[in-house]
Amino acid sequence: MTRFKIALLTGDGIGPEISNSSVAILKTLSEQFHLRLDIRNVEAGDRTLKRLGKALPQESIDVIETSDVCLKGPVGETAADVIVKLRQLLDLYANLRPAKAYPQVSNYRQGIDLLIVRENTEDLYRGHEFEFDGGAVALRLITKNACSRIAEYAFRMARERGLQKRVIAVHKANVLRKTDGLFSRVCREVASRNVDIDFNEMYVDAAAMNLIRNPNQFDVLVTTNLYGDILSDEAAQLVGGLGVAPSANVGDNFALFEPVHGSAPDIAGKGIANPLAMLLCVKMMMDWWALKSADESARRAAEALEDAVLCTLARTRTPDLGGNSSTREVTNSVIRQLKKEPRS
Ligand code: GGG
Repeated sequence: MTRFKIALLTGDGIGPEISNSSVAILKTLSEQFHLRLDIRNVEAGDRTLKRLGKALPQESIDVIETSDVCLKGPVGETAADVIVKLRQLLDLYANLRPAKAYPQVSNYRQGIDLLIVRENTEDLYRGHEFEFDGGAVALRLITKNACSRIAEYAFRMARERGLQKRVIAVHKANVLRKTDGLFSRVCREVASRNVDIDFNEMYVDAAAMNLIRNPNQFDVLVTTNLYGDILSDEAAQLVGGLGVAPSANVGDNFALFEPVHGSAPDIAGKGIANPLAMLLCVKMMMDWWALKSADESARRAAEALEDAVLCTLARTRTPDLGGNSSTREVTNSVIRQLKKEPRS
């Protein structure tokens, strides 16, 4: 069995607490499924900036680049210097943000199972911002190549998910004629090569409304960087909130997994942060590794972890989900579920 090298970036605020929870779960998974996991700690974020003068030191980049995957907690005000930079540096061009309704979550909207495929390397998040006397300007970069590969990715996802087999391209091409116009044209071209998948387009304002009005019409949404960031928070709220929203940043050979939520400094250190979004990232990471290395144990570990999270949600919840359990209690419940049945 191959060794799976995981760079663990714990981050700021609640990051260390939910990362501890993830490490405990990874240890349990490695025992239960005989996985060979090698966890390497790396530092980045606000605290690192304060300590070393750099939010993302070169030593951290080196460890990440020599690992198979990165599992990342949230960072605070240095997101642009850490996650946005890592996405560009490692060419993690597809940001996958699923929103799935689990009946075990009390405030969910029934039946939702959608995936936002967000272009992850361009748009306003490229960070080309300039100040001038009396104002500021930001450049929005959209290229044909990036539109094409993210659209192809979205169609592949719609096919692999095998649900509604529908892709909706979300943009605002009626106003942003050059940038979103290009995105729309390229998505249409890609759609013409993927005729087994239903294709439609929707303006981003309409998409924001329709997510509330009729979320079940959505299967895969493909969109540009900024719209994807905003719509994915909205979609997460429909299925219980950011506490259960995982994400993957995927390139051709590397992936980084992180909860969608931020560092939540208001509850940091109180022991009540919801670890489940990060644990669902561990599940996505195991699925990705299983596919990449044809490792059946990793696939079964991913499946068992999702089951354990669902069992836990039914009875043990942190305050963001209306419960009164602590991070540790939720983590211990997931561990108990994982250990319930002996596995080979
Ligand atoms: N809205 C949740 C949140 O704060 N997420 C962290 C964040 O801003 N990440 C930057 C990104 O995903 O582009």
